[in-house]
Amino acid sequence: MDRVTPEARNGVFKHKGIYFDYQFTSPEIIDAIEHVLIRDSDVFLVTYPKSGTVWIAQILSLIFNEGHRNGTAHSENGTRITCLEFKADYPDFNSRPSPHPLSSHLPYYLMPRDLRLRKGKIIYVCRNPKDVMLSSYHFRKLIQSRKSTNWETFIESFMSGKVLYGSWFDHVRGWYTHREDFNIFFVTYEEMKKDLRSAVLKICTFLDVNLDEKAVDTVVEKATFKNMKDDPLASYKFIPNSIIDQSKGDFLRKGIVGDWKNVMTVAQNEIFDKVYKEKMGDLPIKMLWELNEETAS
Ligand code: PPS
Repeated sequence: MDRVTPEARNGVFKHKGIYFDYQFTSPEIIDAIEHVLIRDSDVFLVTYPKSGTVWIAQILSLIFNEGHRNGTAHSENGTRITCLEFKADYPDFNSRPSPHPLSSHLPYYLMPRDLRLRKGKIIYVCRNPKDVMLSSYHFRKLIQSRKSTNWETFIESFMSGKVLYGSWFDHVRGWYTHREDFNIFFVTYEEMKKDLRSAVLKICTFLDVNLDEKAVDTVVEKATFKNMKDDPLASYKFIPNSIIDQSKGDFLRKGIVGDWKNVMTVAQNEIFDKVYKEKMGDLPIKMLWELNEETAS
């Protein structure tokens, strides 16, 4: 294993090219994931961190449990959707219920091998990296195990991939360019903000789930930013203070597209655009960098 001394001191380890936090996972767990057996009914939610994981987790949970009328109305998000690589969530995978959606932030090459046989279904959520970077910066301040850093330094770390789960550019590029290997549906945070109902319907179609109009309305209503923020079971308020200090800020912080414009300087933005063009310019991914929030979900 490739451990990096300064990071290891900060509770972080590097394994197979990616940085992880010891608090949440271990090299043994990451290695075991490759061998997890996948069933056709498995559903995975894959994201680079801060791309809308909790949002889609809420939507999947509502879809599979028909608006929570199925005995899960009182369990929180993290129990309804289990994270593949988290220590606390690491179950006996082979006896897990099905369908039971699982989430993951892993790059494509660390996922269970069976998925490459196009077994199971993957929903991959992509968010514009400037907002991801800002959201990650704020979130880092809440994580008890991480040292705080300033915005300027964080931008450099983010752009060079020296952050948990590695480079955003590599993550999105890897999943996108290997999409034919998997049974995968791509959706963006921004299109969900633009038209949540259409996104929910597309997800239902991909999952082969037939919901009536009223059930779709329930999913959409319970997945708006405001309603999730007001619901302690959906807003991650249950995470213990020993892990996240929520007195310093909320997990559901702003939930908008284009917040980066309030923080990045012109010079920082120009450098970011240059790097983005170099690393992603050849891909046909259309990134939405801003949105009129009055028309958003
Ligand atoms: S994590 O830690 O990786 O699981 O975080 P993740 O859930 O991927 O991302 C957190 C950001 O998603 C925003 N969010 C939402 N936006 C819009 N609508 C809804 N319903 C919603 N739920 C979560 C959350 O606010 C974080 O973004 P920022 O920009 O920090 O507000």
